[in-house]
Amino acid sequence: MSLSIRCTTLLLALVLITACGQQQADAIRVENGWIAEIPPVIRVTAALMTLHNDGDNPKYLVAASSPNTASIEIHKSVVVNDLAKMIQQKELEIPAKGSLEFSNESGLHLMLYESKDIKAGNKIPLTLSFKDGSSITVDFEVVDRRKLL
Ligand SMILES: [Cu+2]
Repeated sequence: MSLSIRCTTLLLALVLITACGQQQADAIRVENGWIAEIPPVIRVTAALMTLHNDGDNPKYLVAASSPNTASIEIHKSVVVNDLAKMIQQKELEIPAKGSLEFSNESGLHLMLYESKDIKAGNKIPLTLSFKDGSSITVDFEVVDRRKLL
């Protein structure tokens, strides 16, 4: 390979990296991501999923967003003095070669505010952002919650 071709290849690679801007969280897989259907008058709902980390380093989920919601918070449901509460989580570890479950059992969920088009069958893109600056965007399917219980 001549030097000029190698330089062109390197330049192209740099341009592609710059164009992408944000690094893709390759090691992360989202399994069974879904959002609970809500009637149009209610604008708040929750999303559940299992996050898998196939990488050799722990990953830390720090934020989530979607064009279909005004904001998303990471919550954990807990019971304090017989009262159910939701506590916002700043950072959640997905262990290396491990997984983290957002489920009724763990109490972890994504809270979606001011949501739109949350109708059963719709696919809603959610972007999950990690502490290392990487992110991943996955379609979550809206599901009628009653069918799951
Ligand atoms: Cu919540």
